[in-house]
Amino acid sequence: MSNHSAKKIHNFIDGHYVSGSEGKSFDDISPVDGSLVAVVSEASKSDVDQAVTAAKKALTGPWGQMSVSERSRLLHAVADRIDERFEEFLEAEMADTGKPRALASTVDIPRGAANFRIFADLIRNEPDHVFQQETPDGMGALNYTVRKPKGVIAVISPWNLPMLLMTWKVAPALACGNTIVAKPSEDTPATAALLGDVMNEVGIPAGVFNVVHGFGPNSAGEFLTNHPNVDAITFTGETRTGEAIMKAAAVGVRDISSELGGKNAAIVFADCDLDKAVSGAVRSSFTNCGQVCLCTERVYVERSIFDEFVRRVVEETRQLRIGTPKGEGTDFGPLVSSKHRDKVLQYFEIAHTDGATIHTGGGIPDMPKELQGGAWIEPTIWTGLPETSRVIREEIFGPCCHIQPFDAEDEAIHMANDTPYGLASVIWTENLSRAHRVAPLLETGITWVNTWNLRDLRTPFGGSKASGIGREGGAYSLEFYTEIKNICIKI
Ligand code: NAD
Ligand code: 6OD
Repeated sequence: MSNHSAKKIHNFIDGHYVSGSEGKSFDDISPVDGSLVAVVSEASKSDVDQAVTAAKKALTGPWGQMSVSERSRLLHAVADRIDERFEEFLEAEMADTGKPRALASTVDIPRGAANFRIFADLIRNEPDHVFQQETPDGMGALNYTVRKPKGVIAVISPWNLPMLLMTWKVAPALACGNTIVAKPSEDTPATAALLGDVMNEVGIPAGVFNVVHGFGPNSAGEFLTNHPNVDAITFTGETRTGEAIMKAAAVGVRDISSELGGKNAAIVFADCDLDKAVSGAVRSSFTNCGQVCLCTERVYVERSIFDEFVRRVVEETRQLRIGTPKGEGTDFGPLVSSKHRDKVLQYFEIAHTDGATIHTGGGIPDMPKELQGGAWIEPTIWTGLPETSRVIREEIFGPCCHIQPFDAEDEAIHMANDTPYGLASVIWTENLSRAHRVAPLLETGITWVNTWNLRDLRTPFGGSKASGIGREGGAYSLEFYTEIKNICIKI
């Protein structure tokens, strides 16, 4: 396909699709075969300024006067429209990410709609607080809280779950009455762009939701986070990017919520249900080609079941069917880009140099000629690395895990916690007392027991240590996206 006839993805500013004012664009490349998916208009500094200005203006227009129930109704309409245009969102997400249809159609796109529904309902039921105060004159005072939108929110999201993670922030921010400028990942711009059209269709006022496309440094990401009229920033992505964005947020003392990287561990005790632990470990390491921030790249297994566990996990991993998003029975797609694959392959190399035993995978699979331009990689399992290896210390964000034996509970807890990150952890055990004892000791925002990635959207979600600041989800999101004001009335 020549650039001339390629699909175009434009910025969405003040209710209109617009190309970049400096005429710059970049290519959206298929991770399946390296072909051109679309040409994307890159937002200039002036385009980002226009988007922020439109968002600021929209705060005081009809959106600002709207009742909570009307806002809630509109967000339900967004969810319904995503359902009606499900196939378009699905096609866009598969084209950008290469993820299997079975995954995108059951997780990514339905969660996009669900994110709008849950916050549309929550905002209608969020209570304010009242404090009766005693005063020296005996008459007392009444204090009560009111929630106000924070203002213009910058939503910066990554490429691994583009629709899910963008709407996870856009939905509560809108529910609280804010306006938005979203900057999706340069690798996966399509679903964010499509969402603009949905906003127009259901009658969200112009300027309330804006999308700018581009990169991070010296591009749309940085222009947005540095913009003085952005009131708060919500970010999901790498820890190093989170640090840069925190610096930008410090100017003007803007609030920030950040969901960052992880190096998640699973601990498998000998008293687990082995069938469930084996399948759970395969799922938690290889879902979305290992590109979920919650995936486990370190698995610690009690020594008495170590050999059997490794044998069975390897067996099950070899059953994964590598293929195109629409391929028959595909459950394992390519990585998001060749650039990301290069990074992951460097870690494969380090594992080799550091003396890992490779039980399965370790390289690039044989693919048909027409797919060889894609970012294909093999699901990979190692044992035998020292805990000091960079493969154990650093986030790889690919389809790989290292399995390490342990002898005692406290040793496993120590190894699981011995990381700068603190996003998620998993325990496999049938011993209830052990589960209750170990789970609180793991230094992560969430610990799953005998499951992985089971989500209740009302619960607090976020990381500790280098995995992030703040919690989103349910009422915790409403907390971030509102400014709580106290009104004190002397009686
Ligand atoms: P990334 O940090 O490279 O990019 C994320 C977004 O930030 C992109 O839109 C990018 O363009 C933008 N960006 C980059 N530099 C910027 C800057 N200086 N200023 C403003 N914006 C900038 O992350 P990624 O590679 O897209 O995603 C993978 C990473 O995200 C992994 O580390 C993964 O663990 C993490 N992640 C975390 C969570 C979580 O909930 N904790 C969820 C998903 C992904
Ligand atoms: O499920 C969620 O709400 C969530 N934020 C998931 C993050 C996954 C990271 O890749």
